[in-house]
Amino acid sequence: MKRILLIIVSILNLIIAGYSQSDTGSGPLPTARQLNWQHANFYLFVHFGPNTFTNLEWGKGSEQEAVFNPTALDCRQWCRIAKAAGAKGIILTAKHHDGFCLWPSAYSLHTVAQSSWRNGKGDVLKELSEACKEYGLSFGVYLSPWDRNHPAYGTPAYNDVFVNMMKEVVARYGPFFEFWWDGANGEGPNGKKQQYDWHRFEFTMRSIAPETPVFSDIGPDIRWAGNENGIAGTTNWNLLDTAGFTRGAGAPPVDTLNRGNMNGANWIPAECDVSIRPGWFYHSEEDSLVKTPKKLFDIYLKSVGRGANLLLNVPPDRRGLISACDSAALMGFARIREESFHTSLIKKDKAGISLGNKNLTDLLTDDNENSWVNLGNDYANVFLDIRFNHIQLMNCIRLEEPVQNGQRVKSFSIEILKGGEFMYRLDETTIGHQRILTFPITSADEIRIFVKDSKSNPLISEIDVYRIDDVLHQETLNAK
Ligand code: FUL
Repeated sequence: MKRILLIIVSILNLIIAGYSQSDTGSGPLPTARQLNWQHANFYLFVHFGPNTFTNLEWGKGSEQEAVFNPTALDCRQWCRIAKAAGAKGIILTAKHHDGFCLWPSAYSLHTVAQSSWRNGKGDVLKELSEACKEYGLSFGVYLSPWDRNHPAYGTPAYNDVFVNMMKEVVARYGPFFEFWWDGANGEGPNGKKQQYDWHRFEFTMRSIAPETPVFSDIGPDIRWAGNENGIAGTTNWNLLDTAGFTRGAGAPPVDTLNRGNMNGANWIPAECDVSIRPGWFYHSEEDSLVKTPKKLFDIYLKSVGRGANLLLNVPPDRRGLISACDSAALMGFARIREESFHTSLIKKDKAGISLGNKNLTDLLTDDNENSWVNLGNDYANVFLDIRFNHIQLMNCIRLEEPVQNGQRVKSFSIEILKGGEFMYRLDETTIGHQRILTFPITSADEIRIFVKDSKSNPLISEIDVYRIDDVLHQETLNAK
């Protein structure tokens, strides 16, 4: 009896969720590892090391260990700020190109243990991993294979060193929510470049940390968005063809990384990395050049709002603290997001969303990516209709595709109406994990969403409508 009831409920669910036509599927799907990561949306990058003290961006590797000497390092301060900014985690440059290890590695003599900081007893990775746990943040590391200090760099023995370092940090400070491989490959102290054994590096990560998604220009799990401005393509496929490409100089063209490949063979979503300052490391002369909250919001709309994740770099100063100007910008950024996305006008107005004569309001506004509407294979002849009870002033729409079923929508349009009269129209391409669109403030009581082309039955899991500060929308338009 219980089973029969369950079957009836499932059938009802299918009917409510739109059409029950067979679903043709749509190629590569994300792994659980990638889906978890995608939910993080926005997190901080922390560039910290000898460069912070020498005022360089790329250390030479010959710096004395003694230069690394933060006077008041406090990873809990980083975490408090990250948490208040709404970031979900922190990725630390455990080792940048200069080779200096922020943990006392057994595989290098150029580490915190050789510095005078805390008499060589300090360990930034330990401190940050503990602070992240305390504040409920995820922790990740950036490990540069390029090493301008290590004596073995440029010889096969260095691949062992890099593998051992990966094993060491995973065992001591993991689990990580992301592992970041920089593709840079320059000369080491002996003037030689390294032949990186990527195959072995990848195999190592999969064996020691199968749950950890790995970033590099071309994945395997997360790809670079092709620029360091934090901006994903307006068309952004989570798919990428990697055959024939390598990391670093042999990566696909930046445009391809920015947009992905519509029919790509692998699910490798984009991450947008950008610094809150001109440089990746802290330089006091850049204090006046910290990005404004509005600029950060604009970047958010062009990264997270285009289905990518945002990795925002906030580098600590020589004290080992995030400076007041960076922190103030982050708080302003958090406030704008909170004010903009606090309440969807659909909920506020108790508006209804329908497809033909089916009421889908609950399914599309429950903030649950596991309940979605299937627009069926006749999608080109139907539309999702949002009807408001009262005329609303609006300038922002957010849509979600339940990407656990693949990314499908190739093009869609949105029409905004008042009293049946056409007011404004948007024509766009991909949706993906989420798409946030802004437009000039419009007074309206109806929105129609048409999917024009899709790889297979289009699925939509969430729709929100907002009125954000109009000045913010204008800035977004101006800064295309
Ligand atoms: C690049 C590096 O060369 C920069 O210094 C920075 O770490 C950036 C995030 O990645 O490849």
